[in-house]
Amino acid sequence: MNTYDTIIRGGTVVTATETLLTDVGIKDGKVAALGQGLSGVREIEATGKLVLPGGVDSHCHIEQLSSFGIPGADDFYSGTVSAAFGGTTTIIPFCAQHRDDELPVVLANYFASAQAKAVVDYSFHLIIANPNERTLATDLPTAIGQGVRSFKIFMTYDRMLLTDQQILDVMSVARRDGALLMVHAENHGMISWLAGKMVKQGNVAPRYHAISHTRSSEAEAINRIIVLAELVDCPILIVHVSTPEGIETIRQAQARGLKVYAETCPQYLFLTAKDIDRPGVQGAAFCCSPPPRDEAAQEACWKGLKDGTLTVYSSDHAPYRMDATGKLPNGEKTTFKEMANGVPGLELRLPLLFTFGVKAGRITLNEFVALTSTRHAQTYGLYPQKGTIAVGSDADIAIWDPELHVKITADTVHDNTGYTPYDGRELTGWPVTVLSRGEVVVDDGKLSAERGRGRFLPRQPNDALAPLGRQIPEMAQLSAWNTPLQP
Ligand code: DUC
Ligand code: ZN
Ligand code: ZN
Repeated sequence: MNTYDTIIRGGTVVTATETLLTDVGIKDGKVAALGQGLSGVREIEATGKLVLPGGVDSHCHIEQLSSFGIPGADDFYSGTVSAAFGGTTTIIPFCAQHRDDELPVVLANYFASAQAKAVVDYSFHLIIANPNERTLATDLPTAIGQGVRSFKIFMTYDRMLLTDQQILDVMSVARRDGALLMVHAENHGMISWLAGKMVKQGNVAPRYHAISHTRSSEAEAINRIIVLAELVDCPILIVHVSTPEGIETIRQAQARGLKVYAETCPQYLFLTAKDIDRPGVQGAAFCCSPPPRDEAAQEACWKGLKDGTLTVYSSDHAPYRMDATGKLPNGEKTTFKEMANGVPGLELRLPLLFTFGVKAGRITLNEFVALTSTRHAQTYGLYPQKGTIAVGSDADIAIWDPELHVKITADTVHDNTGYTPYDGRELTGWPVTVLSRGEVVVDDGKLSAERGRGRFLPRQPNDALAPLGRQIPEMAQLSAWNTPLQP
C-alpha cells in the first residue's frame, strides 16, 4: 500500500543536530515519517546524496527601491526562482518604507506582488524610515499582528537613517509587541565626512566606497546600538557584519548575556576590497554596504560563524544591474556615492558555503544546516514549520549531490542581475532536486514551479524575541521609586 505521496529513498538526512541514513515520507506537503521501508506514490532516489532542509534566507531585497529610488533587478518571480535553484525554499525580504510612504500601503503592495509571483514561501520584515506617532502607535502594532515580526532600521544613509531617539522609540515598540529589531550599523557622520572629502578631491572611483565605510564606522555603530538596546532591554539582530572589531564587540555583549544576534553574508567570506579596485567603474559590481574587507576580516567572519557569535548566514541579495537601470545611473561617470549598494547572492549563498565551508573542512554539515536554515527559522519565528526535517515540518527539502562540480558564470544563475560577483568560481556540491511543501520545484536544472504558488508565512512570537527582563541601574532605580517608564 502506498502510504505516502512521496518517498525520498536512500539519502543521508542532515539536520542542525543529526545525520541519519533514512528515507523520508511526505504527505500533504509535510514530512510525515522518517524511517526505512516506507512506500509512496512517487519515489525520489537519493542514494549517495544529502537530504537537507531547504535554505531559509532571512535577508534579501526583492522588488525593492534603493534609498535613491533605484529599483532592484529582481521581482518576486525571478528572485524566488533563483532562490529555489540554489536550494533556498523560504525567503524573508523587506517591505521597505521610504520617508513619505504610509506603512499599510507599503505592506499591501509587497504582499500583492509576492502573492502573484513567488514560487517558494516567504515572510516579510519591514524597513522603517519614518517612525512618526502613527507608525509607532498604530502601523507597527498592526503589522506585527499580521505576522510581520521584524523591522530593519538604518544608522546611516541620508534618506533612511534614524536618530538615536527614534531608534529607542522603535525598540520600545519591538520589545512591547514582540518583534525583532534588525540594524544596519554604520556611523553615518564618519562615512559622509570621508566620502564628501574624497569626492571633493575628485576621488570618485568605486574603490573609494570601501575607504569611506571604515571598519571603525561599523564598530562604533555596533557598540552604540548594543548600548541603546540594553537601555530598553530589547533583543536586536545586527545584519551584514563585516569586521573583526564589530564581531568582537558582539561577542563581548553576548558574553554579558545580552540578546544580540548577528549575521554575515557571502560577500564578507568570499570577496575583499581588492575586488572593488578595478579599472573604470567595473568595481561597482562588488560594491555593497558595508564593503568587503580583507583576508583577516574574512577569517574573523568564519570564526564568528563557527563559534556562534554570528547567528545566521544570509545573502543580503540586493540585485542591481551594471547599467543605467542599476549601479551606473551616470554611466562611466557614476561616482561611488551614486552607485546602488548591493550584490546578488540568493542562489549562490548555499553552494558557496558548501564548497568553501563544508568541503574545505571549516564547518560541519550540521553547522551548514544551522547557519543556512535552522537558525533563521528559529530566530525569526518559523521553526519548526521551516528550518528542519522532522515529522510535522513542511517538506521543504534540498537534495544535494555532494560531488557535483559546477563552474559559476553569469549564465548559470537565474536572477536578473546580469552578472555574479562569483564569476569563474569552481564549486563542488549542488542542490540537484528541491522540494517546497512536498512539490518538486527544481529538478536536474529544470524549474517545475508555478508563479504564485509560494505562500506568505505569518510569524509567531518566539524565545529569540523575549526581553531579558534585565534593567540598567537607572531603569532599576525608576522601578524602585515606583515610577517606571511607560512602554
Ligand atoms: N544594506 C543592506 O542590507 N542591503 C543593501 C544595502 C544596504 O545598505
Ligand atoms: Zn543594510
Ligand atoms: Zn540588505
